[in-house]
Amino acid sequence: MQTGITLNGFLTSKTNIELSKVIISLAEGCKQIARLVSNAGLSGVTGTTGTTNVQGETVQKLDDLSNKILMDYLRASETCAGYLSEENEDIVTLNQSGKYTIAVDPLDGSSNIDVAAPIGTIFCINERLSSAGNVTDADFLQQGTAAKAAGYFVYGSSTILVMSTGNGVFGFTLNTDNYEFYLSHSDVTTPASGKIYSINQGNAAKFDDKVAAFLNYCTTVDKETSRPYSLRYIGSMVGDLHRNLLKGGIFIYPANKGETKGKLRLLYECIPMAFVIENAGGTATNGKQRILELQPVELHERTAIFIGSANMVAKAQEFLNN
Ligand code: P6P
Repeated sequence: MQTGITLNGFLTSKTNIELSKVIISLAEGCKQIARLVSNAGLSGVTGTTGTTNVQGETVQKLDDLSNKILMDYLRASETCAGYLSEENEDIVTLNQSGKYTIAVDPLDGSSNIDVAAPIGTIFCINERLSSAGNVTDADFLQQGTAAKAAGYFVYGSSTILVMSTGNGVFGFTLNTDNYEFYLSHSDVTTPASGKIYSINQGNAAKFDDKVAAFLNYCTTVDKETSRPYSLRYIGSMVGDLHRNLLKGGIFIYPANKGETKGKLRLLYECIPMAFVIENAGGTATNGKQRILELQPVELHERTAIFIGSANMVAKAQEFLNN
């Protein structure tokens, strides 16, 4: 079994000790989530809690468990001051003397748990703006350009941490023999063009004409530009974006007649994914502005997103600007 550079070894050379402690604590929590996900069908953690979260979405048992696990592990880091989660209405102070805050989607795509499709944990880490004591909303409402680290854990055929601290994108695969993360993808770059587009085509009746025109472009036969593209969409942002990061492609969740601001959350889904994609040479916009330059106003605000291969996002932008 391949070993090599461990996550801890990599972080020691790439980040400061306080940030390393946050990322390592997060990774330890995600190892527990990986264990629960891989045995979900046997350990009675599939299905729902019977409650809905602040988003009004049905909470899966593993959503709730994952959220609690991450808060416990990040509290133990001592350097993570505060926690924002899709599963909590308000921010939580973990360590009053901590230096960093973290925004997480503890288990993105969790409706896929029962069907064993890829799901994931998405995170974005910022330096707190307040000096000490309880964290404030302002500590989290920062533009993505200020992020100190961001990425995701994908729980799929293997468990992989993909992250950036602002200088390139690196992937670490979980060795299930010793439960250590090892560097497996060094300096990941996403292809400038691809042949995949990812969108919930079922919402077509709700898209505006400009989005519809781009989708028509994607499905028009044109051998020179490798069209028609292939539609690949599994309803799990982490699964769809991890595939597109490596193979090239564009992922779109537009604003539409049903979701006028889009569906995906800015702070703990779109900003971290945009941070990774941009550090891999791709681009991410809300159809008008760079995702990383949007100024967050509310903790759980949503945004439209067009993200992936630079040439494909640029082509989509041409249709949106028409
Ligand atoms: P829809 C999962 O609920 C999620 O937040 C993302 O992981 C995924 O990309 C999207 O929503 C799927 O939404 O409306 O297509 O089912």
